[in-house]
Amino acid sequence: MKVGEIIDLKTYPIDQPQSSQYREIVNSIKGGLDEDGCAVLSNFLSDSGLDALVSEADARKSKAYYAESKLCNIYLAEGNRNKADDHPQNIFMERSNGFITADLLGKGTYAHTLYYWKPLRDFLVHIYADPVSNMIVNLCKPQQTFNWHFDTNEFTITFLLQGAQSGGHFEYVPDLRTRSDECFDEVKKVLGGDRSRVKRLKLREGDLQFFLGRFSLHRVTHNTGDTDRLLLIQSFTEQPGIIGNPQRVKDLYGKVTEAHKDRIDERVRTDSLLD
Ligand SMILES: O=C(O)CCC(=O)C(=O)O
Ligand SMILES: [Fe+2]
Repeated sequence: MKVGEIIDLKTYPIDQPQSSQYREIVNSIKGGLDEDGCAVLSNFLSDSGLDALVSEADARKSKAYYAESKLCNIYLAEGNRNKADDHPQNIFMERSNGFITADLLGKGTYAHTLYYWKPLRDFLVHIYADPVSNMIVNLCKPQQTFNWHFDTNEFTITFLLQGAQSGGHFEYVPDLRTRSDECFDEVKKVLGGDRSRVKRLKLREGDLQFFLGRFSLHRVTHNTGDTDRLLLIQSFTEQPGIIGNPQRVKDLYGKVTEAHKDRIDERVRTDSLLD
């Protein structure tokens, strides 16, 4: 299968930047992101593209990494002894999902081909430089959940490969923090159960979702069905060279690379937000 065939290019001609359809698509995504931190292109994947990505993820499920520690704060980082017990850094929640990491989705896989496909790259700017987590499959088996958190990179696109039969909902709070403000009070309200700003996205298999996960708190609720939920995530950044915090990468994905060790003191950052 050619890379162009993974996508429904007739409906979404992202390889034709001169076309009026392309401009319409870009405008609709921009509108959604401005308004809500989120946008969806329905049925973006072709049927055969979806099947190929699902088979590829299924074949790697047994290698998914599951962390031993199952309690995480929203920064997916250590607590802070200098802050009160009810500070967001000190509120810990269950996290039981696993990840199929980027090294398991190497060259020659459909996921890799799609991520590095030039038209998609041009469409989306910079590729996140983290060699372990720039492209992953989030695996939520029955009873598993991924707690509220913020991402390291600004921007992700996700493809729901297999939805949960019940539960396993993606929930988010648009723009809960800003580039210069952690907005701890607003964060605390959400962690305390305030649902007034919480949105739940209806995603279908094959849809393409755009999401600003560095500023919008998000989670996956417990998968209450009998089958696995699989979601492919491809990450992008505003500036080139951004890489994950080594501790966080180790905790979530079970491994780091030389790149993480080399750059520990000189990580490229676009803000000073917690992660
Ligand atoms: O599975 C999802 O819907 C979201 C996963 C996620 O937020 C992440 O891996 O950072
Ligand atoms: Fe996330």
